[in-house]
Amino acid sequence: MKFYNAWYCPFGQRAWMTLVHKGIDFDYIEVDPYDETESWMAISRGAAMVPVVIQPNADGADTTIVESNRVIEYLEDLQPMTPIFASQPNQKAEQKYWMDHVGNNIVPYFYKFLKAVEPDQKQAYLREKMIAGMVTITEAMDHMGPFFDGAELSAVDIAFFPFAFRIETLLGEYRNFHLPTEGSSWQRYHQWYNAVLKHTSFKTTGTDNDGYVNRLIEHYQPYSLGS
Ligand SMILES: N[C@@H](CCC(=O)N[C@@H](CS)C(=O)NCC(=O)O)C(=O)O
Repeated sequence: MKFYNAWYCPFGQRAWMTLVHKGIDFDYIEVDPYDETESWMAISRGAAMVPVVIQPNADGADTTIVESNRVIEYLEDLQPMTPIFASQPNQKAEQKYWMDHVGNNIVPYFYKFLKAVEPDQKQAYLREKMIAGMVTITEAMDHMGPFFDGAELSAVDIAFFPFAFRIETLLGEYRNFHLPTEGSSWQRYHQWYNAVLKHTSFKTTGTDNDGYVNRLIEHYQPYSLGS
């Protein structure tokens, strides 16, 4: 399988964590997704976005998947061992609900907050919306944990954690933003955060490399300046 990614990309990290977690063999291909060459447009089916995974099939045709959550689902179908989705349809639908919640109620506010240079009402609004999204998903976590669904890593953790990590590192650096630590919801959040942070699937996505956090911070500097 070919995996097209950009090292800094949180959406790509979802696909990468899933590949690692499931022990799928893949060739990692680093690309600049913004460089819309003819070949990249063809590879990415016109999306010009990472992640992209391409799987050759027995009949010689390739299957190309774009969109990180679709990649997670495809990899689960391809390699059902070490499952990251529940087998019961109702539980699986619930997991997809929370994956969508991350995309709708956390991700956009994270980016907008990072780009909001002025410490004004708009910035405060974006920060509060992001926090509200995080509290809502935290309150839906399994009470024992440490992961969202309990003892094992699931697709919800994979969809959320790359953004939780950037909230911690980038907003800490550029917006002096630090999540509360007091109260049962925030304690549960930090229990979850520390468990996924230590999980092999996350540590094997380049984050253990020397200077990873500094390079990430540097990469996102233009965002922090509003561009
Ligand atoms: N909805 C997409 C978003 C992927 C995405 O935005 N990737 C960024 C890099 S982090 C990208 O490739 N941007 C290139 C572009 O917007 O042209 C997904 O979930 O995979």
